[in-house]
Amino acid sequence: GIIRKPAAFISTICDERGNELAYCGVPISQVLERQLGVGGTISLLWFQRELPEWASKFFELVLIVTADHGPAVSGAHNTMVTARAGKDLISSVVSGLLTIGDRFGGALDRAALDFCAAYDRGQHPQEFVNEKRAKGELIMGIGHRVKSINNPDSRVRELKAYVTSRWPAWPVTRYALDVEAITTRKKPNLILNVDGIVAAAMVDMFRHCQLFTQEEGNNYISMGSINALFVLGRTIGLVGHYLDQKRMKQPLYRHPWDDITYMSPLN
Ligand code: Q5B
Repeated sequence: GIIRKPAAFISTICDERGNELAYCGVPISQVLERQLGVGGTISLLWFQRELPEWASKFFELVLIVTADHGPAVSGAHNTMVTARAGKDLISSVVSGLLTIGDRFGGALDRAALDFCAAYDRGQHPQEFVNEKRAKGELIMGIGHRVKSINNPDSRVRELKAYVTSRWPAWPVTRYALDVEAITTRKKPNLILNVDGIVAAAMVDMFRHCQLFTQEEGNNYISMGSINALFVLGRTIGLVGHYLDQKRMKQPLYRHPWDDITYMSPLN
């Protein structure tokens, strides 16, 4: 008989072999005709299912509000410096993306895990804050370098308004907001930041759209799918910063000496 060679790869999200490209079984013409949009495309390619319109529109909202936050942040800075060193688009964008981590734009997954674990064990938000402080750990999704209760982050306001009006239930988002009420009493900039609100909302989406088991939702969080939203959104801005520097033919960047303290251990 015919002995089939075992396949080197298994792929379950996209099939380009037939007459028409299909995303998770949905022909591309259907994706377009039914106006599933970028959010629907993310639903199919990342989560292998058609999520409700409120969820896919949320993905698009996140992409819009995280697309950029000015030239001063770590990612944009790296991209601009790299572009000005004469590098190409991919190198410049990747150099910006590589700054995404716990402190900058990459706190979403851990914020999701921490908020939902604390909520699930019925821990009072004050106890959660105390426990983090006792362990000397920062609360992921809380705090911002320039935004505060006196200078609110309009992105967070928009996301919060969307979630609280469209989600069937949002207990983890409520929990995160209760944590914020406590942390902002300590310092006005310890707000629920853009990473934190997206993270909490995504946990509530996984749990209340009725299309994921709790285990599936938890697996998607552990795999990094919530950080992926920030990564995808911010890539739009990083491309913008790269093109901006190239368009203006900006010269090689060299940091000024007067902004560096030189300290030799031998003097
Ligand atoms: N403290 C974000 O810190 C920042 C605390 C805290 C308890 C906290 C910090 C932080 C957790 C990670 C997180 C995402 C580094 C941020 C983003 C995208 C962005 C960026 C943009 C964009 C800011 C001063 C005092 C200390 C600390 C205490 C600070 N954070 N306590 N839990 N989370 N957050 N990252 O202001 O007693 O004085 O020693 O790591 O969620 O990245 O626009 O910039 O779109 O691009 O520099 O929005 O909050 O303050 O670290 O000097 O701390 O506050 O323990 O207390 P700061 P620090 P004490 S959104």
